[in-house]
Amino acid sequence: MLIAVTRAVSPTFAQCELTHRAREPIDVARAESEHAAYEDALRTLGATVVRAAPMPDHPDAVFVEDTAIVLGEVALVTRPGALSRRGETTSVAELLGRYRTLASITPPATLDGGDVLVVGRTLYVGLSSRTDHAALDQLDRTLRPRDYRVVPVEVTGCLHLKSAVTAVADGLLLVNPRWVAAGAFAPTTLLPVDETEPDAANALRIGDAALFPDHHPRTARRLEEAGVRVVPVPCGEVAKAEGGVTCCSLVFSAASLAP
Ligand code: CIR
Repeated sequence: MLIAVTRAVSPTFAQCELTHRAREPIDVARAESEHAAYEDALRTLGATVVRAAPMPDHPDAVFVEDTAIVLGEVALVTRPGALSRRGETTSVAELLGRYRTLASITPPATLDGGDVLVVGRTLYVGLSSRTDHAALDQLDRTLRPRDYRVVPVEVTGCLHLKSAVTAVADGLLLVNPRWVAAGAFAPTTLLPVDETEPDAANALRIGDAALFPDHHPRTARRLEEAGVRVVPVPCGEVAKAEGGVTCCSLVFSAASLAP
């Protein structure tokens, strides 16, 4: 079965971290209803939604993607780059420990899950303001013996690697080439976002479909023309917090629902 770990929007969401975006008022009630629609879309695509414990005092806790990387054999618990987010990992680790052997990024290294794009047995790791070389080395040491390849990628102009590039089908990456050097992914085929939608490279692939923000219609059309089934979701409030559709879940296969 497919599990999607999510977490409730915190009442303090409007105090989220921001790096590249100017602060705009966030409507927490609207964020909650968008999040409910997102969870419904996950269920429609066959996932069982499992919520991690709420963390009302952690504004960014809805962005569970940053707390872990879940692979077939192991889940790596991260050490988020923003100090305000360090406390978010414990409850997710407790939950993931029911499904996977756990490993962790240890101090002083920092890594956000949003910087890790898994394609088959390759992990592209963004070197961003949140993720450093020490974390990259730890990932490599932990995963190379398990037959994974860890590839560093420079990221500029956006928060995370997955703000700039995500996988939308086998052998197809959706990319904003202004934020990441496309050559890093050769020979994979790249589909560029529409130039008027720089934030549109973040899509959440599930099977032959992609959950995709409903406010990027031009890039959505490109995806459909490339054969991707687009499932539009509202996520305007999450976007104001510098998040996207991958950020709000950890999706992985499991033999059954853990107790
Ligand atoms: C942060 O700055 O940490 C949050 N406001 C946004 C995190 C988005 N997460 C993601 O892209 N994986």
